[in-house]
Amino acid sequence: MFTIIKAPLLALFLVNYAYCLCPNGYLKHDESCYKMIRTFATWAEATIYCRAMGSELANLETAVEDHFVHGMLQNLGGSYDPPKFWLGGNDIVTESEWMWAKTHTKFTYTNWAPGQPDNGQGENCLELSKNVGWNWNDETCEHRKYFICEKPSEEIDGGEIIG
Ligand SMILES: [Ca+2]
Ligand SMILES: [Ca+2]
Repeated sequence: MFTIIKAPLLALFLVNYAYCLCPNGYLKHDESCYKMIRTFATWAEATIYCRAMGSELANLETAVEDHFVHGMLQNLGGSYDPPKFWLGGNDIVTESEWMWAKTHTKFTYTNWAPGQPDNGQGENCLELSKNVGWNWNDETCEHRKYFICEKPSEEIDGGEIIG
């Protein structure tokens, strides 16, 4: 009796077996995995650190992605002291021309905090800070703070098990 009931349930489960995965400690959103790194680093050091883990400093290219990271920081960022995180944006090459380092593309979507960016050539790297409501701020690249790495999620295709 038990075996007869179990077989069809198992078949239904396996039909939807394909899914995407993030490594331990990463949070998944769409096709990316995000990790807040509890290590102080300059912007350049943070770039190297993320790459060593097969990721990049996070790029927030759309409002949807920005809102996800905003929510992640509202939930978890307050336990970091000071609550400030580097992202992958900068205007190092040309002042006021903000670019995402990973893709070398100019910002299209932005979510600057009121009055930011405000310090021209003195602040060339992008941070998210609780002080400005987790919105965007230009900051001095040589300052050390926490950071967020992003990497593509890996698709696991378990479809072959069906059958
Ligand atoms: Ca600047
Ligand atoms: Ca600023």
